[in-house]
Amino acid sequence: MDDPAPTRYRTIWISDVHLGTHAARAEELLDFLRRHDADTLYVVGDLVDGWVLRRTWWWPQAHNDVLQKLLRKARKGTRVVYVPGNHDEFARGYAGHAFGGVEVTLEAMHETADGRRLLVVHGDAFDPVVTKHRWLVPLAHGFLGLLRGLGIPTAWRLVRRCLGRPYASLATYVRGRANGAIAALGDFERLATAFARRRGADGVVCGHVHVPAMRMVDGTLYLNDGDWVDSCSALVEHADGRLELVRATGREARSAAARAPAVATA
Ligand SMILES: [Mn+2]
Repeated sequence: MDDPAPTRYRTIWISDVHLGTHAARAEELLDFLRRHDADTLYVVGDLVDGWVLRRTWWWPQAHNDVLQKLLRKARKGTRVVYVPGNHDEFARGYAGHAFGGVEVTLEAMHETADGRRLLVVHGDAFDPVVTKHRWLVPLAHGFLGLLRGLGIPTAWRLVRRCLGRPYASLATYVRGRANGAIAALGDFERLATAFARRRGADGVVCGHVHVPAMRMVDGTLYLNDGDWVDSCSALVEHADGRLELVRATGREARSAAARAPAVATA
């Protein structure tokens, strides 16, 4: 079976894959990486979920394939830049090094083809839950794990489907509600863009909150590439510097909606 030539972008940003958890939509990401290529690929953190892996080791072939695919892209000439997040903070210790052609860095400054400077960071530094209430995270994990053990996510999905609501994992819904979603996201965006301005950037690209976005905040461009747990989204830059949010579509994404529930905090 011959795959059609992949769509080529100047840049692709992906993040929050959470490999090592049942929530990771590895097959969809593989499909996306097969069909899309770029001069530069940024992996903006939470690629692997070290927090969950520490408790339960779960590493299926598809998760291995994602890492192989990234390394293969690096080998074939894509510049792959890995900016670790809070769930893969173990990799932050390797900032400044390169592995198999993959550069590891805590933050990167990307210049678009039309001359805009974009600061690339995971974003947990702008999240008050992570920075000030870290003790909440294991509690939230425990709570969601309990719900999952009870089979509630299955019921949740069925109910949402019956109501004709789009697929959204219980974890994302709970997180959204618990945080007072809109206010918390607003704070996150303002902190992220303010930080980018202090760095002299025109915009910021982050992940972490699992909500794809592209908007101006206080005169600075706020870009979020989303995640590969729920939205299956990426940020791309076209050859002329135009930025676009893309979502995985087609068979892979649809069949995934019927699969494993998500258990992952930002
Ligand atoms: Mn994160």
